[in-house]
Amino acid sequence: MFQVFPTARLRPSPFFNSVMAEGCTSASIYNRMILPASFGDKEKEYWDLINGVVMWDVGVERQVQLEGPDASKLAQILSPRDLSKCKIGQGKYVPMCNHDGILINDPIMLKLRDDLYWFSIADSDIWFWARAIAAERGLNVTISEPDVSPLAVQGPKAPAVVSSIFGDWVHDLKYFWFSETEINGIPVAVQRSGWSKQGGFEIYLQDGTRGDELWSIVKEAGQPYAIGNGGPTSPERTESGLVSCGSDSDDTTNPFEVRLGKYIDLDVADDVVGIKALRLIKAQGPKRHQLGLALEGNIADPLSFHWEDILVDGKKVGDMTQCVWSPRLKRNIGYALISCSCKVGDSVTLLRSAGREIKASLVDLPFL
Ligand code: THG
Repeated sequence: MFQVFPTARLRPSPFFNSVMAEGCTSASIYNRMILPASFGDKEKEYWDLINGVVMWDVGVERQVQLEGPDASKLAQILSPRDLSKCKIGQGKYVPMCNHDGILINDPIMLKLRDDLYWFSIADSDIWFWARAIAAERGLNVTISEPDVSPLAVQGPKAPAVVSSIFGDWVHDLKYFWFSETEINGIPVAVQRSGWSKQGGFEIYLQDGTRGDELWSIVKEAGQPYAIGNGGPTSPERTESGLVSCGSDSDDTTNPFEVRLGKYIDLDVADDVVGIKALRLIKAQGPKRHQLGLALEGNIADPLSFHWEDILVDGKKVGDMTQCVWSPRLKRNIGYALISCSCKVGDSVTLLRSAGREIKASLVDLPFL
């Protein structure tokens, strides 16, 4: 049996023991933590998400906390989305860019107080980044990692499970809004969020010593709904058109290229990191865009490693950044990061592993 030795460099989530006891069979690494991927039956895990309810250890969605008199100021400086109307108790999806307007992370930001924010980050080191920016700007703010670990409950039956634990008020939570509460004395925040389009919540555990307890509470409340195990599901997120920053993007990708332009407010103040570059990129017009790929062939043929070339007339026009078998569409689907000269409806050639050429057509996102 393969064993993982959690160390300072590979932190176990508070749910790690529960996850192992449930029979986790595969995982990946994200934010220097273990992200459970499967418990042995990916097909079941997918259909549980689509038709029922699943629980996922997403402790890898680590929090970068900004606290202090300049917390609001720094939050806005870090994000080219206008946060001026964000209320306490509200969350927002906020792409983060570097000074060149390149996408470096796409956190969900939670505003807990006027002087307290969490950035629930994707896979890159934002603590360093936030501290460097705060120091350079002379801001009065403390950046730390709080003891916070999200547990996702996703799927059409998630509201029934989560309301049976916390009460009917969870039905009234608006998208990305959250509320701090407790269950059996375990402090949590409950948010209407999660990395799927099947609906659901994330329960942010605020005491890492009580992960197994919270896991059991959710598992038990989920029994009447046959709650399943799993992890963020590639086929569902691809069908749904969700972006995976760092997978669908690289260190040349700006947010407009991966359909995140709607979260960029070009008239935020000039001191927002990257805003000048983003205005320029916008003014010059996009060079690449993200489209869907519908591949020929009827056997599962996932992306073998990282990106694969997309060709037209033998010339490279873009990259296939994601490819999975879609159980609902019953074909391989993917994402193209491709020249704007290529449009929906065009057919392209994919250069796949072992030199195989596969035909695909460009389609609108999301697929479903
Ligand atoms: N939950 C929490 N933290 C996270 C993630 C999460 N941190 C890392 C990663 N996921 C961040 N990335 C995303 C990407 C997309 C969405 C959420 C987090 C998302 N997008 C919707 C969409 O694109 O349709 C809606 C965005 C909107 O309209 O505001 O949900 O999952 N805690």
